[in-house]
Amino acid sequence: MRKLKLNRLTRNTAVLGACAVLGAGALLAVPAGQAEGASAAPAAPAPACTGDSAITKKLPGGTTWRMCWRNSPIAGLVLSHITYQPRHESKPIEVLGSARLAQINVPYDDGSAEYNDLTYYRLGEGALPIKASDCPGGTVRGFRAAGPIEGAARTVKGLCVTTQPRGFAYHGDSGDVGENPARTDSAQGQDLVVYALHAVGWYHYVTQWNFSDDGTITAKEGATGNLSEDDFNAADGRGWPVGKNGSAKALSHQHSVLWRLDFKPGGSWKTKVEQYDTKTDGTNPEWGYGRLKTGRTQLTKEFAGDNANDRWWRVVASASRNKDGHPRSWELVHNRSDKYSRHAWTRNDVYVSQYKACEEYASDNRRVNSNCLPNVAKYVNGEALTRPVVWVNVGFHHIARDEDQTPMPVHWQGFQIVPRDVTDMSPLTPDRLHRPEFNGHVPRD
Ligand SMILES: [Cu+2]
Repeated sequence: MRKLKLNRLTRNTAVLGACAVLGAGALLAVPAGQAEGASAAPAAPAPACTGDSAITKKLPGGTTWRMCWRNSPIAGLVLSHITYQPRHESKPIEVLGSARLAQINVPYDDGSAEYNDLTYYRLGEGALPIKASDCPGGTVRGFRAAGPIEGAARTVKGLCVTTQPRGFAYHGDSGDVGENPARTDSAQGQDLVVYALHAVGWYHYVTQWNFSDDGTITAKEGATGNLSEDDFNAADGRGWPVGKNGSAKALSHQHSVLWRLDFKPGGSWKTKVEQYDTKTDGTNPEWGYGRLKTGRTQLTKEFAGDNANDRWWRVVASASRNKDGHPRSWELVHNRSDKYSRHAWTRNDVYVSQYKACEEYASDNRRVNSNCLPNVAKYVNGEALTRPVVWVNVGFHHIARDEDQTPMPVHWQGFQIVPRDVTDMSPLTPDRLHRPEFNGHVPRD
């Protein structure tokens, strides 16, 4: 037990040592022009990335995704200039100016430790190589990274760019919409998948983004590796017995993963954020069934929001419409989450703040930006939203199982961004059905 504690101290000392040695230099490891916020300056021309920094993929359904990527010493995988071009669009549609992790916070249930894996452990410096066999059908790209922690700069072949099947894209009978003779249409969907691997202590994190042929973006963080050796000391009833007769007890802990999304829909940073809630609305007097009504709330000021039954949010473009004349928007699909309620910056599911360059991390921000506010709960302080930045918090309370050894099976947490009125019809609609007579009305005989 004592050795375990010492190991934890050793780990911490190593990190503190690195910080002391690198000091301000460590912060300069992110060139000023490449700091996460800097690329988001409204006046900056779109810096096109080229060569290995660019990802372009046309999926079998005809959708092309384009983006730039890099490995940040702190944030790990950073994607920027993300555009979506489905088959019937003549130009790429910008979606996100930048998308990346904003923090991984890991507090232990006995209050003995709490880690900020981005700002303190410098996630990006823990980049791990990815074997070709772990990037099936794709290519592994290299990048320069310092570390881990105290190590010298090295080249890591650590970004996988590949495609994966996602199952049914659709299945339908065209007779329903009046095509004669009717046909059965079906297709299997595909994703462009981009991921990197980073180690923090004994944990290995998979930072993954899926870009689907239907315009959906899925962000997910996987945690694998091994339960930290410090974990096997939960004698105080704040863990779960693992191993023979439960002699070792794995200490329970929380993984709060926060992402930072800087939307640039249709090429403009100016966006609106809306919240929708569906509520019961009495009974239909004629038929006797229950009625529901959906209401919209325009979020004009910075806010921290929580999931609720029948609630969702969307980011709406200010000056970009689809061919039906509807403003383009992207809906946040936030799935189940265990929030860590002890921190104001992990207590809510979604935070929306007015853009500020120095507001880079969801917590522990002052380690990187000493003259800025410390965390996302403080960023949300009542300012008007003209240039919103969306912070998504997804928590997972990890109560270990026997099956978590060894290596620990990946546990995932994440969310999705789903297009709403970005195109006039499904981007995957077969060409013969992509016609005015099948858009917006169904012929009746
Ligand atoms: Cu865990």
